[in-house]
Amino acid sequence: MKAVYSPLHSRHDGGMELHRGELVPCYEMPRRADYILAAIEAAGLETLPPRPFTLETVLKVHDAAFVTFLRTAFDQWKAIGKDGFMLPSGFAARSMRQDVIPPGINGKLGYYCYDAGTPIVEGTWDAVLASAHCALTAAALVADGERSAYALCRPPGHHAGASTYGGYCFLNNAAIAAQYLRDHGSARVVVLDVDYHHGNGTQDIFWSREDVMTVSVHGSPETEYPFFRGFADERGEGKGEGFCHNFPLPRGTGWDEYSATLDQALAVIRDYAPDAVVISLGVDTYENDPISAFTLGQQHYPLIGAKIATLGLPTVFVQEGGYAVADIGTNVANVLTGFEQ
Ligand code: Q9C
Ligand code: ZN
Repeated sequence: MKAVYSPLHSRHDGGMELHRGELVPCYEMPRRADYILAAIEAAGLETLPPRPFTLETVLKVHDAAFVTFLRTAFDQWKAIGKDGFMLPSGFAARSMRQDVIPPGINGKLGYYCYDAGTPIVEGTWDAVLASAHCALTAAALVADGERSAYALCRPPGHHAGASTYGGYCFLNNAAIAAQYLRDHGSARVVVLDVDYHHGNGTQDIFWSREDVMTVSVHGSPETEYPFFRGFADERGEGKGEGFCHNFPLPRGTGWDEYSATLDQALAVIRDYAPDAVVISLGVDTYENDPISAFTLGQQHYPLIGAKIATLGLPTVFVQEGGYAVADIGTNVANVLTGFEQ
């Protein structure tokens, strides 16, 4: 399997997140990608740089004003004399107006962002765009006939909605890959999200669409981030009704229950009979993950890959979460080699 990687990911660094009442360095750090790169190279994957792309596909899944905000946010921050990292000071929650886009940068942050854990720094846009280009390149490889490809995306993407960001995510790399596949020969695409957290951004983007099904297996939002999405009764709307499937699982879930649930998710995908699948590949389901609470061991990741391979579909793997830095590379490489066997 070919892998797509850009060193520009390291430009997104130095931000702090509000985590359980404390401002701490982001768990989503550049070293994550260094470990993954080392492990996939050791596993024999050939690594390519991303190809150049226009914003065409990005703008099919994201609002144009939102993309402009992401591109220019740090410049606006500097223009008011600030530096370092950007976090919002207030959110457009229930009692607030939803129809006003604040003209100032502090207001805009609260309009587009939905948590205090996703800082923007000077290099964030460069990394975000390179990350999206990694996903697009992997999608292009598969659209051109490869059985599978892996995008080493950093920052991750699955929490980014059409016009919202959070959960360490800015542009939705998996959604962008799925849209690219739709535009290059696949009539139906599934995004299967196996990150520990619900893929709320991907669900938001395809909520009213029947041509891209979203399926997510994750820690229950009753106790886990993003808290307000990812319940089993969320099924899509309008033309998209019935094309969204959520499988929330409790804290402490281990391999037996996880693998049975993944089998159910795969059965839903088989029924839909897609032409291609995008995997939102988080390995924060790992027992030693510092912010998650499933108990999967290293030995289970090849089995996840092998299960995904039973779909027999063209497959684009897109990197999402995983914060047990020392083992993240091994776990990712194990999924990919398990898929290839
Ligand atoms: N510390 C992914 O795995 N933490 N995102 C929120 C702030 C959010 C995880 C609380 C965890 C997001 C891609
Ligand atoms: Zn996650």
